[in-house]
Amino acid sequence: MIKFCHIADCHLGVWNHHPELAGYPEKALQKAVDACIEERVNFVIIAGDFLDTSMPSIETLKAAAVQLSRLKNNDIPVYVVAGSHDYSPSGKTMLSVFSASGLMQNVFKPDWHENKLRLAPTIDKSGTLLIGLPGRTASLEKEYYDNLDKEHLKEILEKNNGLKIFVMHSAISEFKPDFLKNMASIPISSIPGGFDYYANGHVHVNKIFDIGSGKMAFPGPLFSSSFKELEDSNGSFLINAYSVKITCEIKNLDFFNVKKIKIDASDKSIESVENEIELQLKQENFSNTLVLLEIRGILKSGKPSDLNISKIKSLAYGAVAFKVNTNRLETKTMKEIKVIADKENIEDIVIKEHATGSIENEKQIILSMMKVLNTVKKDGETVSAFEDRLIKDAKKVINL
Ligand SMILES: [Mn+2]
Repeated sequence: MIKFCHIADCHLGVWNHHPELAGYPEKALQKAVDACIEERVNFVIIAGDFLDTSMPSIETLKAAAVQLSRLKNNDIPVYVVAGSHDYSPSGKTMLSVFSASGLMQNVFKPDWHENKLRLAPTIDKSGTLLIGLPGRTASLEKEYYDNLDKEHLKEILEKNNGLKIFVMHSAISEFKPDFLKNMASIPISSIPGGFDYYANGHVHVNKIFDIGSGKMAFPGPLFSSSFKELEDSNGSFLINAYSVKITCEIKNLDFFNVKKIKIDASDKSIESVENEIELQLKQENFSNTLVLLEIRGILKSGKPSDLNISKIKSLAYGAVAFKVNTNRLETKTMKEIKVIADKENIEDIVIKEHATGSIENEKQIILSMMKVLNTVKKDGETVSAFEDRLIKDAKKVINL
């Protein structure tokens, strides 16, 4: 029997800006590695988005290296493909550093023959064959799938009698959950056949599908990477076993409970909203709980910034973390910005509605400034050089 662990979307570093949750993705990785060692898996697959950014902090890299080393010391190989988050805009990824140091192996081994993409296999010592394709921003990997040399791939698969795994990081059109229906995706017809298991990621939902005679699994994020995801789960990964067929076991992480509280502020004053929150929070015990407080509606008087957030937060005593969401809290005087379906012209429409002077002139300045503010730090550019460049460009726009 072959046992393997399938992880995806670790997003190490994603919570670094949020002190209370900062260490959890790394803790989740540690838990998964614990399980891999305990269950003596043959190998581990990480199906993309191991890191949250292409330039993670030293602490994040160190935590990742510690866990990968534990696997290496236990003779458990780690097979990866990169996800959209692992790449810098110029296509570089920190995963290459881990690969070069022997802590993981990239199973995306491209070999272009004219316009056809051939993929070389990686054979694990269990006899398992692994072939991978990475994910790119906005499903740019589609061209990989469209140009795959399927005949060549078929020959490789026919030569191997063991377990065959395809490692990928792409949403599948037919398998997308409803709330992601606008996410770029690859149709099933583009996915190469003949594999027993498709180790997928990218879609942050835990789900397993039948595909051909095999299975395609999405393990969900190892640790949820947003408050929205945390409402459903702390995180999860899969431990799978194969003898004649694959059986999947979902391992759910349970660091803490999540409690969502909704307050309807419609037609209420700030004071009465605060009183209502206080009353509700006082009744609860928040130990080992993440509290997500959502205040929404149109206030009778006052504005969202009048809310005493620090006082409210102090009421959730003992909570792991406390998140107050006022995105849907409005005042009567706030100008309503209509949701415009046409994304292409959304800037034009909003500028036209809110510009005060000569529209053409203001529009040019605003659009140029938006372009400047969209600038991305170049690989190797220092923060101060990047800031200097940004300020210089911004000054040009407003003729300073
Ligand atoms: Mn992801």
